[in-house]
Amino acid sequence: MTTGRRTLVENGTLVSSTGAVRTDVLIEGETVVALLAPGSFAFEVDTRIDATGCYVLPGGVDVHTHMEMPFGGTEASDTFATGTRAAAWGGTTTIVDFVVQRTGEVVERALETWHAKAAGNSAIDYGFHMILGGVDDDSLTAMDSLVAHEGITSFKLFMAYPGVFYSDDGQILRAMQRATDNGATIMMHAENGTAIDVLVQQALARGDTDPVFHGTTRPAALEAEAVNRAIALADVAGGTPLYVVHVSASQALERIATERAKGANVFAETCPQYLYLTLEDHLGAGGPGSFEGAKYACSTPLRSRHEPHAADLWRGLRTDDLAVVSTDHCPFCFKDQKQLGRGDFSKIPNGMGGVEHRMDLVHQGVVDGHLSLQRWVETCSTTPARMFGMYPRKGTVSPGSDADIVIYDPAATTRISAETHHMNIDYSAFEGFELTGSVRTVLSRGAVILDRGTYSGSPGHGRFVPRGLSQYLR
Ligand code: DUC
Ligand code: ZN
Ligand code: ZN
Repeated sequence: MTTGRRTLVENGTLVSSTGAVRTDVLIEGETVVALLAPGSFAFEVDTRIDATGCYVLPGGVDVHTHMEMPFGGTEASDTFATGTRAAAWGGTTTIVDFVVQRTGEVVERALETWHAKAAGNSAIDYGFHMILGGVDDDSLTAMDSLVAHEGITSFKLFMAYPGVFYSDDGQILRAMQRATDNGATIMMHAENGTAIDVLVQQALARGDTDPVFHGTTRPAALEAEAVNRAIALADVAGGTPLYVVHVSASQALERIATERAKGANVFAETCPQYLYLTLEDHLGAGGPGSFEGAKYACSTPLRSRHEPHAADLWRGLRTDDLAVVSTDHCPFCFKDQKQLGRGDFSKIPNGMGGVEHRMDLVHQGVVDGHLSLQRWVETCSTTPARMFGMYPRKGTVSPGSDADIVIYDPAATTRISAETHHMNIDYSAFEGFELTGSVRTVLSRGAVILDRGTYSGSPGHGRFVPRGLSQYLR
């Protein structure tokens, strides 16, 4: 039975993955208990939240973050404390972060390390995926126990980064076979890493050391090739659920769409950076000799503005060939971390921060006519929750679901700047963006943690969410 303080969110428009309807939402304690016709609740409540003129939506679910991840000779600059607080400011109430297991490391120990990082520090609820940096008999056995006992049902493999996280095709096939048996989803960083390494060495030998060459040495064809191979391996492994992370290239999307048209359990995400930023304007910022572009070095890389990647990705989001928008939040400060790659682009720590601005940036896609309002909620909240086994606890405002709710003012504006953001990073990849729409109030499990620019969340409020198997399979 649900007990606790009663909160009524009234006079707002409830936006779900199926539409927008004027609805009042009754919360008891941490849980939504009823959806009501506007003005129809005649009993006492402890708190009334007036959402007049605003959307009421399920809190954002960002299924791709890297808090305090050791990577590229340094560590991602947001901790669970700073990164989840920033997420809350931006209307995200659940993240799924990546535990890192490296070759030879015991998977269960890696998991303990991540629990220790997050417990008592996270402002919002969180789950974990497991990066398998070393596929061997032990880590394959551990997959079964993580699925059965630890609420971890998705495993990320890398076709990139030889010598770091890279798995060869045989290792990938073995992990996929295991996932076919235990029901897990395989998440794939799809880039042909050994071919990329050749192009990188050739570029450096030519003296092409600027950040822009990070992009040109990771061509779209090598993303598409890897997607193609991952699809083939998942098929050979018996139809393993495959989720391709951070899709950036039209050619990769095309392969995914073709396979989906056949009915395969192939899914994919993209991230706001691929929808808004480009190789020329951002990775190439400042022209020859400039290091400014290091701010935008991430993998997969930003793509050329002269090709239709961004338009194709928006279309993919409309057609569900791209099911999810995540951030791949992996922040490194410009001053003391990105500098590792000055004079050698291959040493720039790969990643950028974005956990705070995903909801606003995708809402701008609604304003600009790329997406419907319901598709915004679907790609940023409902589908990520379903894809990774958290629905209906997360991703929906329904009786029985956690009262993770965002009240969003579509008429307000958001100006993105490093001077005002809450992420622990000294620049913003989206500096100066003026967006229509703004997060007004955020509830996490019934508690107001943000209201009209005042943050009242606390580290340790967030709880671990054990996840079930994907609920998005066909
Ligand atoms: N891939 C990710 O998904 N995150 C950070 C770096 C990378 O290559
Ligand atoms: Zn990746
Ligand atoms: Zn990532």
